[in-house]
Amino acid sequence: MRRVLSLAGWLGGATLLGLSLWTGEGLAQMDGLAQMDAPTTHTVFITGMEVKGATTLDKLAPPSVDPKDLSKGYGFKGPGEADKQNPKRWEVASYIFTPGAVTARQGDTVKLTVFMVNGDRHEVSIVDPDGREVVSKRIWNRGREYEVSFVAEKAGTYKLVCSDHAPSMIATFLILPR
Ligand SMILES: [Cu+2]
Repeated sequence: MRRVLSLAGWLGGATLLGLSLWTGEGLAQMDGLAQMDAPTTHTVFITGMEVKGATTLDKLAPPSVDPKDLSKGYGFKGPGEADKQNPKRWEVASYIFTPGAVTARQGDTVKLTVFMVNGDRHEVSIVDPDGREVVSKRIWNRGREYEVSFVAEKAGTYKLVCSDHAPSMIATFLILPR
């Protein structure tokens, strides 16, 4: 009985939906969907910064692999080097772009306003899913704000990369197919 009722309810809903598509309301909804589907411009504020962490030998031994061997974007200062006054202290750091991931749709324009907080110099570019530059290599310096944009013609992952701090100083733009 419950099943029959829910089927009747579903049929009723489907009929209403069908009817509404032929009314002004339905057309307005379709217009709304078409607008949602039209390419748009995303304005994204990104900050280039450095995150830091520290501890002491009595709490945790330093890593067996030097983080600097993993990425040019990682920093490491071992015991004795980090702080002469406190020889037990050791520090790690990492350059990042934040937000580090943005989603848009194929055909959209992605407009970035990037402010560099940490690091005097960063050599950056933006590459498309095939590795082709859509924003050519340039230097970004601390304390400056930069504006760049690209049209995401391909679906896939575009990347804002800093070659001075590769491979970890990166922001990804996931472009969904339209
Ligand atoms: Cu960098």
